Amino acid sequence: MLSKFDLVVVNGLVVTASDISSFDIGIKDGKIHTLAPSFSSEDIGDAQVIDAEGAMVMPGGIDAHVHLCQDQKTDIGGGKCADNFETGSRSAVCGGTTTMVTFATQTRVEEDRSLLKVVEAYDARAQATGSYIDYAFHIIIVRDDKDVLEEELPVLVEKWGITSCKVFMTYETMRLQDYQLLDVMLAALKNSITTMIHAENGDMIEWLTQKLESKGMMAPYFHALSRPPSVEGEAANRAIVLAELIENPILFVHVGSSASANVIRAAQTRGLPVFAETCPQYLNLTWEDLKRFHSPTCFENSKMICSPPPSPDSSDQDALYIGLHNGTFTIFSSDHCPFKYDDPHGKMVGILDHEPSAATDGVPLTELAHKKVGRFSLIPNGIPGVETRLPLLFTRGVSTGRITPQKFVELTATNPAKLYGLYPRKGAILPGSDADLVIWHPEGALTSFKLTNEHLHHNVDYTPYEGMEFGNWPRYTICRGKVMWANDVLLGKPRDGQYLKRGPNQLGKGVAHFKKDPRRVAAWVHE
Ligand code: DUC
Ligand code: ZN
Ligand code: ZN
Repeated sequence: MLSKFDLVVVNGLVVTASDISSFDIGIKDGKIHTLAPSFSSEDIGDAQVIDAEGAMVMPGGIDAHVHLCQDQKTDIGGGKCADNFETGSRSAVCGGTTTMVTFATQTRVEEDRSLLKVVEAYDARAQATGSYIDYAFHIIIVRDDKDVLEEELPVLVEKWGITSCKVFMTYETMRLQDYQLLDVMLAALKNSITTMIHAENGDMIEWLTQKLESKGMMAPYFHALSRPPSVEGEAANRAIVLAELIENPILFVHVGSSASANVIRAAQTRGLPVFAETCPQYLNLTWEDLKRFHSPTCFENSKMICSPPPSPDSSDQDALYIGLHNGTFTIFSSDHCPFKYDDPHGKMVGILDHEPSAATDGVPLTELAHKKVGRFSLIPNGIPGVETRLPLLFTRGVSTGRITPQKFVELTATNPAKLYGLYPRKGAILPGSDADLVIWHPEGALTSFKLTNEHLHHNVDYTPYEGMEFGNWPRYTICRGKVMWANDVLLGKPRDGQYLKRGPNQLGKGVAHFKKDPRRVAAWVHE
């Protein structure tokens, strides 16, 4: 019998950011068509059927912080991004993510002055391989050329639907000074662009790095010591003060410490449009993990280097969990920033650039690295995690009762969609929304297992979560009505994903702009 649906998901416990209830879902032409307590056999007819067997059915994950095709050029060295759009999105979909937002990056070289050209070149890289899942771009801005900001930001919004920019307060080759941050924030506000901030105090990091290196403290672990929580807390506080002048929305990316979470919460309490993101590495790794491999000084610990570093200890992790629970954190993203370990353009840069003579022909790199310490300041910053983001938070957050399933959906799908102008097309299970779903295993049906890198689908030769116990994993991932991942089998294709133009931030402008004081900077500076 002909069905009015292409696909139905039956016997599911449908979880949204607000509710949990038993519904069957009918999907037609890639969209959610009908939610009903129970479909009859006539409703189902010849449609494809997925029986959720009582498991949770959620909006597909939106990972709003993913680095793909983005080589890293830091102050001294750099690294080659291990994932392109094909491999990164493949990994994402196998972990329940159906939409990702990646970064087109301006640099200080003259040919990257034009943001439009940067985006066009980045788009070509995405198109070269295609993506399994839908994707959009943020733009990273590392200079404050007035003409570019004035002329090109409106085009980025209109033509490309890019409504968020990222700025850095650290890295000599990328950071903006305070007056430049103000320039970008004001230009962003005028174009309804949300400013994402990498908040670390670059001067403190440089000073601490020099001090550590002068004492021979160069092993990967010392990367964390070069970035104690006050580095992040100070920068977050300063960025809030700058943003408060202008009253523009800001989002702190990859918040890793309670020092930063506390100043963010205080600003939110004052009604400012301040949003925040944290990531799996800050809930699941600590500074101790930077000593995990072999010996405290072993170079292999470079596998754990990211910026900001993992949380100092479990008390910071507890504080971050509270921040997830109480709304300090708006979104939970992976900050998937993949570098291979056993690769001359990956983490090994921290050995090879430090001791160029070590690069002897024919000697395998891991052998070169054996018993070496390397130099943390040269190691590419970043770890992979696009595939493990949802399963980690589900296992350690939802299954333990630390966060509710609704909060999980809010943080991983609904809020990213609202913050980055994709709602309700994405991040919702509503008639008319894209049929992007993640379906978990029924409670207790999956025997918990220890993760190994072989489980994963990225192009990286390690995972920081090797050996961790997982109690659940996405059983099905559906993108715009197509079953992409089912029972550990990848069914999608690298050209299934589409580019998404986004609208403005839908999470509001805060309440500060209702203040009437004419002496406020925002009362005259926006003209
Ligand atoms: N910032 C990121 O967002 N990712 C990795 C490294 C960095 O500095
Ligand atoms: Zn960053
Ligand atoms: Zn990042």
